Amino acid sequence: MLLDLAKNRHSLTLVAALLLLPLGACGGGSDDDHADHGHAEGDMDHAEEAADDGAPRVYFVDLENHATIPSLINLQFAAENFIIEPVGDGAINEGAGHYHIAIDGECLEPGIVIPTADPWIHFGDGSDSIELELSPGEHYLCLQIGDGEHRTLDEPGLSQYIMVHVEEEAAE
Ligand SMILES: [Cu+2]
Repeated sequence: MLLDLAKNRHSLTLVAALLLLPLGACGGGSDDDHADHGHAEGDMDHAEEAADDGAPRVYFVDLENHATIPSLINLQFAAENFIIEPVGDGAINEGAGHYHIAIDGECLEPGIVIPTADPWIHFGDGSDSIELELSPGEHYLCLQIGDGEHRTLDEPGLSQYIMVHVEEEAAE
């Protein structure tokens, strides 16, 4: 598990470094490009203590894959080993981001900017729940993290894809 964590962090660091490149170009000067050595990550992340396995993870609260749910539902999301933050002015903070859901859409590959269009809903204010009304039948829900630029991250735990069965409304 510790090895996995190290690998994940390494790729996160690389992704962050790549994403920052265009921004850095505005300043004219370039910082030392030591990031690809990989040994710098230890001193940068010292504040983060690894509890249990330490892998970042997001999930729907109290909602299992293939669950049967009512038409009106309050979906809640939770995160472990990951910081949920509101979108700032496009700043990308490593280990932080905000929730998105796709209703009847699939989760996206890493490195893709999540569209601000159907089937996606952004929770750019840092919130972690939504009241939904779903039609009866099967629906597919993707919960996925995007960073400060709404870009998906290269961490398998930072998305969850489930199917739910929505009950017929009981007629009054
Ligand atoms: Cu977003």
